[in-house]
Amino acid sequence: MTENLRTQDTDNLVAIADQFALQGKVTAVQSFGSGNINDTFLVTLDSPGEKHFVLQRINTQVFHQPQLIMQNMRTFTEHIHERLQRTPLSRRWEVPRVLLTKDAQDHWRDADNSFWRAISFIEGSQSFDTMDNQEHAQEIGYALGMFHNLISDLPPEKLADTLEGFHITPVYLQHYDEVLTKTTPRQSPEVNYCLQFVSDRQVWAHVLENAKATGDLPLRLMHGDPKINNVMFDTATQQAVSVVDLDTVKPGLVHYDIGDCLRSGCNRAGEETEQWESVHFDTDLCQGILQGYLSVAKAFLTENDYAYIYDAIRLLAFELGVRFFADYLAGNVYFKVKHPEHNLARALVQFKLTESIESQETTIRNIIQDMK
Ligand code: GN1
Ligand code: MG
Repeated sequence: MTENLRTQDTDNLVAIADQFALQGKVTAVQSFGSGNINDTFLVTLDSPGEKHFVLQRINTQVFHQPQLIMQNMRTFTEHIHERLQRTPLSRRWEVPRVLLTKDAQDHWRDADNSFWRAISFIEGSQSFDTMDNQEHAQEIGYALGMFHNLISDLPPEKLADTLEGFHITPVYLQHYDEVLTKTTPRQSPEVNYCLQFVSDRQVWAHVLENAKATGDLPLRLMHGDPKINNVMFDTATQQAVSVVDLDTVKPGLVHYDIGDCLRSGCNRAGEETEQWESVHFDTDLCQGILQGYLSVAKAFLTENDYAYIYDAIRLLAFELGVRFFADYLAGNVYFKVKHPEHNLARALVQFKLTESIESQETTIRNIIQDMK
């Protein structure tokens, strides 16, 4: 955590940004976005060409082999760029580019051995932490579908596994059990609620991994973290134009993405709300996202894929709750926190969301069924 929270002074950041500034002079570096793992900055350039880029310090306590992230990113962004050149889309769509250093490297190590990399900024775009209308929801779904579509013809084995166990719910549960054997949580109604909540869902939580093992669901490339604020919207047209945060693009299940996108998008209060008791899964937004997603993804989804969408929605909310709760119990070592109870509050939000999903199972299954 100390590494996460360490602040960089501005001069230092300008010097680091300058390693990637092939044209122009760095005029500003500011904190950017709300990521829970890496440190992200927006760099402004005094240049006749591109005016901004995104500078990031990869958290190497989470990503042990950051060079593999860069290798993956170069492989799939090149693939997508080539594909878009061959068959251009009829609407604006962009993919961030990996920017190289003055020595043509895809990253830079500073004196502390921190791992820095730069990617292009999608100009004239913005993202949102929550959404509240159907059009927005459809655009989010379209963006995820387009992303899946553009990587669907790249064989999964071309990309390395940059984060082992990512979205493998049984692995998170195993970790949770290990944490529990080492700690005695401070008793409170909230903690007891979480303990019981996880315990009640232990068996079912294997659902996607079982489907993968039996071959019901095929291994494909996925984004890994398609929460709604990773979808960029054109500020003028309000259409989705890009999906960013590409560190976890690797082999997995598209269901992890579908579930993650829906658990993040259909919670109008947002995942950081303190009003966890009022958290609710909005089925209208769910319908919007799925409509947008399927407008692109229908072409590559199978009957089995549809059969697991409901479980994926429920599971990804539950899984993130387990991840937050385990991190709270372990002393906040993975996710950045603003206060010691932050991860507990986040876990409660995800568990409440899971409960809301469970209570609307029939409605959600009908939405999926009607869209096939
Ligand atoms: C982390 O750092 P950020 O915010 O992009 C996490 C995701 C979670 C998300 C919850 C590598 O993503 O899996 O869904 O927090 N990323 C990793 O906000 O663990
Ligand atoms: Mg991320």
